[in-house]
Amino acid sequence: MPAIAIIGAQWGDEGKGKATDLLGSSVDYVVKFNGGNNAGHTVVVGDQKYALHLLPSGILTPGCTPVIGNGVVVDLDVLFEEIDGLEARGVDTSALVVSASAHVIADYNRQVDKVTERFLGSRKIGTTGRGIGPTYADKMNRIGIRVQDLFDEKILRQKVEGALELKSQVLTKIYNRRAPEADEIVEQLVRHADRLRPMVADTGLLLNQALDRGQVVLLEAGQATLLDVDHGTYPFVTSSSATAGGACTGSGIPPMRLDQVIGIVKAYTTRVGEGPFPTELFDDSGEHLRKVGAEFGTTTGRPRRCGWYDAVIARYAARVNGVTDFVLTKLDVLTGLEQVPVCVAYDVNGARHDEMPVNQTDFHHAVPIYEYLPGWWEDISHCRTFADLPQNAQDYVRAVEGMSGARISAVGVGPDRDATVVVH
Ligand code: 2SA
Ligand code: GDP
Ligand code: MG
Repeated sequence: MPAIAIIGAQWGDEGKGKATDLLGSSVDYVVKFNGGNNAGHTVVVGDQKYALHLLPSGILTPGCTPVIGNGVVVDLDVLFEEIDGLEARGVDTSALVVSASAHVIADYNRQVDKVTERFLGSRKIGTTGRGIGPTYADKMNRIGIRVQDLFDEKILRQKVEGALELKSQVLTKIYNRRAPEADEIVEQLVRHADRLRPMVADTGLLLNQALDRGQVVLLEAGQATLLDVDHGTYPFVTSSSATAGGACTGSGIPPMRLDQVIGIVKAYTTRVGEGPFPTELFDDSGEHLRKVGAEFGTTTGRPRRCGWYDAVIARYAARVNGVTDFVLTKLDVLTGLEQVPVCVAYDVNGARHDEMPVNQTDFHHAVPIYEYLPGWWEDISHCRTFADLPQNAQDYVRAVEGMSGARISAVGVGPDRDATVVVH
């Protein structure tokens, strides 16, 4: 029975949280498989709005087991703050399961993240400052601290001391900052151990057994394809695997068990942080999209950079992830435009590129080649079937589908759970 991955097809904030929440009632497990509290998923349920960072969006669905997979980096302070915040609003979080192999974000990594960005100046990445990159770097350097280490204080201390041998050098010698003592870090981590212990499990085993029983597992990405450490616009990326491959490594579900890959793609494009963005708008149209689309970071509140739909990126995401279905979100935001430009290819120094340029430098210089599609004025937020959409909106969806490398199965027409048009 199915394992379904939901991934972001652009630079994030496509509406993955809403899509996950929408499917939640028909799935048994929702797994966050990458990233940490850099993510921000806004889910609107009736008159309630939830901003989730570390917890999987499935936490809002009664009967669905939310799982933090091994590929996630966990800030324990944030984990319990988020749990307490939801519990205070009447959301039952007691089913949450956390992988014993997920890494934890130690305070020195938050410090290194922030100070590195300051140090880089104009070359900064524009990170969320949550310690994500340095924690993944520790994982790869084999000096990371894992959830299971919290339950053996002797081992934990050894690991923290080992990590600090390196971190202290970085913080004091390079950045001229005070390095924390091992005792401080150990204390900050172990104080969560008792509360965490009952939630911890071998989540890979749990999920594979669920699939064996015929249950449905939804794998929910944080960030997106163009922010993936391998497939994104490196170095302007996050430090995890946000693509369908990452759904497997970050959860322990093997590739052949993935049945469906749903790519979430916005009807236009946004990006937060630094890095190339060919269709970015610097004029009133960009301001219009930001305003109408409420494009501000869910985690940091930063204004998102806005631009037109980029079909080159969508095709790339379809290929990298093996997208079986796209959900085209925020179509309502495009209402009221005379014409809607869609980028179909790039011009790089006079040469046409129908695919992502192989060199990052070329991508920085890519100039969009636009096709202009006729707009619509009718309010579409109450549409619930494809036929309800005005003809030009239908044509926009069909045109974008034809360019993007996979079928569009649903269209978002508003933030609410039910503001969705099912196409296929
Ligand atoms: P990091 O902190 O190391 O992951 O930052 C590296 C890059 O990844 C980008 N990034 C994001 N882009 C879009 N949305 C994200 N989540 C929040 C949201 C962001 C926010 O949902 O709005 O509130 O600002 C997210 N998380 C990381 C980041 O901008 C860097 O370019
Ligand atoms: P995620 O990181 O991919 O989960 O996306 P975010 O939650 O960061 O940003 C998406 C925003 O768009 C949220 O505020 C959603 O409530 C909102 N949203 C999702 N789908 C739609 C839609 O179809 N129309 C409109 N207007 N808003 C939407
Ligand atoms: Mg987001």
